[in-house]
Amino acid sequence: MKTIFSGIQPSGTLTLGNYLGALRQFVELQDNHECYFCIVDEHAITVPQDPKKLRQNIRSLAALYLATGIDPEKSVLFIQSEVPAHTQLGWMMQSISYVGELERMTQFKDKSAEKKAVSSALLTYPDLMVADILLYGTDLVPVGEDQKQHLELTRDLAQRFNNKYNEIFTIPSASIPKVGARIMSLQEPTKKMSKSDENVKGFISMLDEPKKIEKKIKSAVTDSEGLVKFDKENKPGVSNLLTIYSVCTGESIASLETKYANKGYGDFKQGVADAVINILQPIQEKYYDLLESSKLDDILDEGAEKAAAKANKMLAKAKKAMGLGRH
Ligand code: ATP
Ligand code: LTN
Repeated sequence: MKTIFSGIQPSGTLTLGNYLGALRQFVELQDNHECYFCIVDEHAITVPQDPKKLRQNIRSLAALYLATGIDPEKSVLFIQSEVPAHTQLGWMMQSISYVGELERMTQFKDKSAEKKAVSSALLTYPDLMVADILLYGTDLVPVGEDQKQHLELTRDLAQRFNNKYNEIFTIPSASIPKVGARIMSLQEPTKKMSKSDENVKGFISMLDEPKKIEKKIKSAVTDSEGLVKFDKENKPGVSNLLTIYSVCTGESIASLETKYANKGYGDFKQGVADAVINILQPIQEKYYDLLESSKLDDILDEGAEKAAAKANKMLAKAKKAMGLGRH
């Protein structure tokens, strides 16, 4: 059975982009893979976080994972900072990565642009991500398209370590969905939908109420052509809505184009809104039940225990290969 690992940062409420690009795949994969899903709180502190808010976001993310269908009987769900092997191997990875290659990461460039102060952890963020993945002997990493470059680095560092010390790491591959890997902002459809966007009209939160979802989709930026057609270059807004519609319903983009051939954007946007609400509403109902339950803590305790048992074995091998400690 192949091993899957993926992580999501508790840096705010998840967006429809996180769901369509990542979470949705996780649920499908857990039936026939050994799965580890992580709340990467140590990644979140690479940019400033309010401690109280961070605690709330961690719990909220755990409840969202479960509400979308992550089943603790099938998958291991845990919090990164509760398994110390992650930062330990992350440090070791810093010793084999180069400052130059870290500076070339587009996520680092984007997140450090125009900032007065940038933490050193933001630069070494990928080393920790590499450790997350390699600790579990991961074969496949389901992520959105924006993480492709980090996955390339993971493969490079795994190979570099194996060549330099000992062949202990599996070389993982990214698993990126064919449709929905890059959901765009509703207001600036050439920019990725992001939960940290200052303009809240640009993203749909997984916890937005149906009325709010409808309002945001109706005010999504399109064009003046009035034609429902997929053309990423010339019609980025309409193409983004078509992608969302198609992934939420399973209907192909071609069939949606035919369906709305003689209709205006008003009808089309209503269709998109209904499709999104249909997907998110049942998740929201489960989410609010889970958030209050003590079951959530039991699941996370058990998850940390199972994850640590696996991760510590790989950490011991890596320490031995590098000559750290005595055992
Ligand atoms: P932020 O937007 O706050 O910088 P993020 O949403 O990019 O953070 P994570 O929460 O860690 O970062 O992302 C979790 C997963 O969601 C990753 O696999 C990422 O590739 C995916 N993802 C994020 N945004 C999108 C998007 N707009 N479309 C598709 N997938 C996305
Ligand atoms: N860098 C990712 C989050 C992340 C991750 C991981 C994803 C941290 N560790 C391990 C997959 C596997 C992001 O910003 N979305």
